Amino acid sequence: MQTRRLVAAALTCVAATCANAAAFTDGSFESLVLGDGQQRQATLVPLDGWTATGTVFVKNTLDGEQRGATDGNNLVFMDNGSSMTQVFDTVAGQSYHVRFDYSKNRGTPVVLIDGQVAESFADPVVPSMATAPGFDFVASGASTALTFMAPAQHANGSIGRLFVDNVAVSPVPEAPGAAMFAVGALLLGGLGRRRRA
Ligand SMILES: [Ca+2]
Repeated sequence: MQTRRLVAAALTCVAATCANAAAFTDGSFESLVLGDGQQRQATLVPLDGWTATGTVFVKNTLDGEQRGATDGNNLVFMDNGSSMTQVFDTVAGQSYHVRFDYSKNRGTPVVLIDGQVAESFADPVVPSMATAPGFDFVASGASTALTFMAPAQHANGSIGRLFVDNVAVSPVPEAPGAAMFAVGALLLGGLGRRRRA
């Protein structure tokens, strides 16, 4: 009995470790500790889980900036088609919801899942941080790549900039299955009562 319990505990531990190995992490960009108002290029000072391409900064906005972090102290901003990507564990066939806060200059930033556009934001400018509508996706494999990409540089030379903070990825409960289970339980309950009557 004792052995079985230990084995069960060990298996749970292994499963937890596996699940945490590349779980989605640091959606708030807080793994880099910065002083108030400081910023660092994310290609030089990487954030846990994220890979930056091009001109991406992680910035502590406790200096009272208009486009301030909506969770914790830091946000990221990226310019002219630059991007931030995180690859994390998923279960193939499972639905997930992505939520985040953002603001943007002119142009159309996009959010991609495995390189395909999942959400995009055409003009107008979003001058201060706002919660994005977010979106659901169905994982096609054991890992999924989530990418935020800044708008391209505008024709007049002005910077296409995207600010992001407070990113979260969560599994969407399988509502149809749960609903069918509830219906089944109700039917069985009804049968039981009828048999007793
Ligand atoms: Ca943050």
